[in-house]
Amino acid sequence: MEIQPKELADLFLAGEEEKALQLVQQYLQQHSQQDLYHQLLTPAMYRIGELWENNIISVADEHLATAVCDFVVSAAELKRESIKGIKRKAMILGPEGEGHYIGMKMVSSLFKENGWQVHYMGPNLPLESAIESAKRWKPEVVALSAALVYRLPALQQYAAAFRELDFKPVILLGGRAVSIADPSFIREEGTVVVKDLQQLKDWIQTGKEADDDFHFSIG
Ligand code: B12
Repeated sequence: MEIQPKELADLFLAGEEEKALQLVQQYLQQHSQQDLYHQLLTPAMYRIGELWENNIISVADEHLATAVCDFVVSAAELKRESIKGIKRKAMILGPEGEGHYIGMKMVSSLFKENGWQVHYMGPNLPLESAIESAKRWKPEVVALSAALVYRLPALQQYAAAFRELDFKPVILLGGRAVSIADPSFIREEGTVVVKDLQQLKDWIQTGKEADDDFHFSIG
């Protein structure tokens, strides 16, 4: 039987790195990396969030689960063959104060899987530094991520600053906070709101913004 998010979440909580990796590698024999992220790892981590919110697990349990998930995401990336040729450039980061980065790593991986060159800058990057780096590297896309709703104003502030750059990168806004926000409040000219990895893949491949809703199920 195919592995379910709940089973994987249990392995994360038990710190079972090797077992989790083994099951993920089996899953990848039949599925894409995007399926792994969207159908399995994201719901597993959302389940960890629910258990944490309801005081069923401790902060230490959540940290251990995150560390195992992080390891699995990185290990799954190593499997990918590199694509040759001229690569378009994407820079991925979270604004100052943002602490969540597993989603951003998945976004980076999806860009790379589609042949892009990626600068994954991680979370909590000060605006001035982010802009200075973008001016040097001139990415075509800047992808910004926020997990907490109260981070949305910072995301908008960053987006506005990147829109001012003369090489006009496309700004993608994503993350848990974006997926639950009303898009009309955050959408601006030159900014694309992306609610999940399927929409991101569609955007990478067609350049079109989706307008459907976002949904995860926890198995
Ligand atoms: C692990 C975790 C942490 C870890 C993060 C470690 C790390 N290295 O990332 C730590 C312990 C640091 C942490 C801290 C906090 N957290 Co936290 N955290 C989580 C948890 C359990 C999992 C996060 C995760 O990895 N999710 C899995 C990833 C894959 O999902 P994702 O981020 O949504 O990304 C997906 C999409 O959104 C999308 N995506 C993401 N970014 C982007 C960007 C672009 C451009 C695109 C296109 C797509 C995209 O792609 C991903 C793939 O599906 C969540 C639960 C949850 N529902 O997510 C809570 C959660 C997000 N945290 C929460 C809270 C409250 C906090 C704290 C405020 C707690 C505190 N009091 O200190 C702090 C804030 C820290 C900060 N400064 O930001 C709440 C937020 C609730 C709310 N009201 O908004 C949650 C929902 C838990 C809960 N249920 O209460 N957290």
